[in-house]
Amino acid sequence: MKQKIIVPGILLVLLYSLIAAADSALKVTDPWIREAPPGANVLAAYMVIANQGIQSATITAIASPDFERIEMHRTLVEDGVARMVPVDSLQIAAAGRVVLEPGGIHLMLYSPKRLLREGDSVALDIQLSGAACIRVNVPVVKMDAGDDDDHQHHHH
Ligand SMILES: [Cu+2]
Repeated sequence: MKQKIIVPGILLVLLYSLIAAADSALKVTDPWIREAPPGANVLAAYMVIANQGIQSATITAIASPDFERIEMHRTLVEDGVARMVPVDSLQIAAAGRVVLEPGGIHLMLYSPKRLLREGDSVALDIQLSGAACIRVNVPVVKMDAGDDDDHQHHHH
């Protein structure tokens, strides 16, 4: 009889462990938002998202109190012309990682609600399928024109 009482307790502990593991599976490093000229209606954000979990993770949406709307974009180069395509979700394989960088996958941050300059910090809420949400604080960084990877695709 005692065994039957103990088993549910063990299952509950196991379940909590799995939930805790899923919560901390994504690790964001090197996040940054490119400083834009005052009055710009859209900014771009980049980061490296690693999945340290044993299951693939799917980012379904990203939001911020400082922006009206955030889209995930992929950059496609066709016939030497770069073009951005919105994606609905971003999947990260177990033990895999996704690099968001200029010229590749990136976040488009639309309609800033305040002026953002170098040194400012923006909170991004990364929504995962399965209701988990991760808040990341992202610094605004000024980038020299010479380092501007986005424009390399337009050189002829
Ligand atoms: Cu874009």
